[in-house]
Amino acid sequence: MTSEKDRVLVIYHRADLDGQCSAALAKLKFPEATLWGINHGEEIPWMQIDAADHVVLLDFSFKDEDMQRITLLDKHFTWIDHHITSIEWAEKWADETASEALLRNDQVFVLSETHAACELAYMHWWGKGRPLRRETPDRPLRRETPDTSDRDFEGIAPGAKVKKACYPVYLLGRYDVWDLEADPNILPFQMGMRTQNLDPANYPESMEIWKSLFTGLAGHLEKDFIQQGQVVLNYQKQMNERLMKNAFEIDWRGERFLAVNGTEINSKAFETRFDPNIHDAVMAFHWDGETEIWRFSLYSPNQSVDLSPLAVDMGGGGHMYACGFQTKNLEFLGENL
Ligand SMILES: [Mn+2]
Repeated sequence: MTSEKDRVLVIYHRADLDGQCSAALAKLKFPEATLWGINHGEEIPWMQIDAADHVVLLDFSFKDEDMQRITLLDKHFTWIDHHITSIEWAEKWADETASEALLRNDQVFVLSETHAACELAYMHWWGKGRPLRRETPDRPLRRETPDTSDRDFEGIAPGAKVKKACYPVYLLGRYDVWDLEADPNILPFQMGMRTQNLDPANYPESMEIWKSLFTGLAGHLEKDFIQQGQVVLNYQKQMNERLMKNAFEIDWRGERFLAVNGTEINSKAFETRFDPNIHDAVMAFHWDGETEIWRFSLYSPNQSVDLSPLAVDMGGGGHMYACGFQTKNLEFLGENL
C-alpha cells in the first residue's frame, strides 16, 4: 500500500482529455504526487522514476524493453491503460516472467479494451469493480471486463451523488473509446472541455475545475461545458458545410474518393456531401509547410473499404477504415488534379 510519505510520480498521456482526466483523478487520490505529462516520441523521465516510491502510468505505455525495465524496478507500480498493444504485452510478459515476479503485490495492472483510462482509473481508486491485477501465479492476469456501471461507484467526495460523481468521467471515457451513441452529451461535453486548458501538469489551476467536476459540487459546471460544446459543434457544422463546397472527386486505385484540401478535418466533416451511391471513401489532404510534405488521411465512412493497403503502399499506415500517409509530390494522383 502507498503510505502518505511515499513519493508518487504520475506519468500520463497528455495529448487528450482521457489522459488528462486520468491524471487529475490521480492527483485527487495522491495530492502530493508529481504529475508528468508525456506524448509519443518523448523521453521517459527515468531520473524522476528512480526518485519515486510509487510510479503511476496512465493511458500510456512505453516500448516493450522500457515496460520490462519499469516492472522490474523495486517499487510500487500502477499501470492503467486500455490500448490493445498494452494488453497483449502484459499478457505475454505475465506468461514469460517467473512466478517470483508475479507474486509481487506492489504491481497493479488495470487494463481493459472496453473502457477508457479515466474510467478505469476512477473505478480502480473509488469503485467496487474488479480490475485486472496480477494476483497469483495461477491467475496472473484476468481479462474480464471491470464493471464500471454507475451504481458500482461509491462516489469520490463524501455526500456526492454517485451518478453525478462519475458522469464527467463517463462522458470523457466514452468519447475516448468512440462510444458516442452511449449518451447525447458525450460529444458536446468533449468539445466544451476542449475550450479550456485542462492539462493538470501544465495548468495546475485546472485542478479546481476537475475537482468540481468529479465531486459534482458545482453542478452547473458540467452543464456549462455541455452548452459551450454545443455552440462549438454548431459552428463546426457551419464550417464543415463551407468546406464541403470545395470538395471534389478523385479516382484512385479503383476507389472513388470524395476529397477535400485542408487541415484539421475530421471524418464527420464529409457527412453532408458523402453519397454511398457515388463515393467509396473520403480523403483529406494538405501541404504541411513546416516539414514540406503532403499529408493524406483516408476514411471509409460506412466501413466498407479496407483502405490500409493503399496507405501502406504509400509508406503510411493506420487502421482499416482510417489511415494515412505522407508524400513529397502528387504524381500518384495522375489526371485527377
Ligand atoms: Mn485513452
